[in-house]
Amino acid sequence: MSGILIIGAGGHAKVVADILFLQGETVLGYVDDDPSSWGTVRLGLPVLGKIDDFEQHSPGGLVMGIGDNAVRRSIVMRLGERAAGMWRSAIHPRATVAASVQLGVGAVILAHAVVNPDSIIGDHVIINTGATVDHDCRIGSFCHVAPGVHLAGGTKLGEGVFVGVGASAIPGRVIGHWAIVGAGAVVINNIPDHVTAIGIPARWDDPQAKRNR
Ligand code: JB3
Repeated sequence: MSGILIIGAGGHAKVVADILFLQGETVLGYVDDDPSSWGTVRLGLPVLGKIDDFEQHSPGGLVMGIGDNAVRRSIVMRLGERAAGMWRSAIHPRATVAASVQLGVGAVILAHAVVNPDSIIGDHVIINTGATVDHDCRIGSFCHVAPGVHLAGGTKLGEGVFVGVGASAIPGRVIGHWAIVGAGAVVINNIPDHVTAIGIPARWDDPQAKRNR
């Protein structure tokens, strides 16, 4: 039987399943590496077994249903060629994605999210509930833009950036690879790679300065 298999079986996987139902897709169930989940049921769908055995279920497509950016990346890398060409997007019917937006493979865009014209969204990005990504933004692969985030026009996120719930960025700011922006932070300066920036305005510890202390 052909249908979509969801990778992961936690809270985010259920949200993905709900979108796929609304899209009228056939969903086979979930695969997850936690053995305690195998044989259990979420939203009426079974957890079928471990991720690396996904081919046993003959899926027609795969959607990534794990929220952690580094875990999503490691699984995509691990499955590599076996999963190439099988990744599907899950876009909620009440999300708004402008026609000129370039979407990478495996994008997950939740209810009431908005992605405005000429933005470019990388692979396996999550734009969560009610987040807005304004015109001309660049969102790197494996980013998660959490619920209620607002990224003004021309914001650039590197790979693997996590922007926490309710944070915002003024126009044109650059947030470096694998940086974390804390919940509710307001980004008014560019943020380097790999730092955690919190507060209003968002500030971070400079690792170089720490080393020099
Ligand atoms: O903030 C919102 C609205 N949603 C969050 C979402 C984006 O991310 C949600 O609240 C959670 O913070 C998170 O959802 P997720 O990923 O479903 O988290 P949880 O319910 O804790 O489930 C974690 C899933 O990741 C389970 O399926 C785990 O087995 C799997 N997992 C965790 N670490 C892992 C690893 N799988 C593998 N293969 N390797 C790991 O290291």
